Amino acid sequence: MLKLYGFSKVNAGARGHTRDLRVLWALEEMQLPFELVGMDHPAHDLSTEAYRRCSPFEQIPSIDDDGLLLSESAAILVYLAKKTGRLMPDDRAGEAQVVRWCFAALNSVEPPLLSLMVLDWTADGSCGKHRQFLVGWVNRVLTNLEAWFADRDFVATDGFTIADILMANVLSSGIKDEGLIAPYPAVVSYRDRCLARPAWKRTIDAYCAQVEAG
Ligand SMILES: N[C@@H](CCC(=O)N[C@@H](CS)C(=O)NCC(=O)O)C(=O)O
Repeated sequence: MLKLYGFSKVNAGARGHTRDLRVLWALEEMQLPFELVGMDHPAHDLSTEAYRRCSPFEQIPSIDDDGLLLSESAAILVYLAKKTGRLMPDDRAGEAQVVRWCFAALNSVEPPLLSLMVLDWTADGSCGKHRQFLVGWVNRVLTNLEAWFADRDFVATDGFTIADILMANVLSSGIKDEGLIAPYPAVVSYRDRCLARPAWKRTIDAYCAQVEAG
């Protein structure tokens, strides 16, 4: 049986936004049975030699699929899509678009959002110029996405794919201030369309029931 290493306990600020949710959502969409191995972050469950074999950077999520060990949320989603034949087209051109947008979500969209979030966690009020630069970077990316979503419902293909799980997760967990995304109505309605899926609702409800803040 596929094992997913996810959080059982994580700090209150991160709870509800952790990257195991990407895999949990994909598994729910795919209706794939799995065993959840709950990891307690404050108790240092991730910092063991055994866990480092699954996840070299001591992070969640990772999977063990009958001995195949894999970390990195996007790599796990691509693996699961290929294994099940779900949430990714099986033709080479369709697959290329999905992989492209998985990379775009984590490599082009997440970095400015994450950088701004980290600055806002840690800033002491003396980083005005730095923050202005990051807000500009965020707006550039969201402007480009707004144009991309002008005439499409999903990011990579006509249907919902694993790229939408990553993009919608980045656009929700990566944005604490809704004012940042509000000027981009096509991006907002894309994100909300993805988050309205019944599989996401089941995923976040189960997560909230299982994962402790600590
Ligand atoms: N690139 C990784 C990032 C994973 C990641 O940042 N995981 C966080 C939780 S959302 C984590 O495990 N943090 C614990 C730590 O670094 O100590 C992925 O996409 O899976």
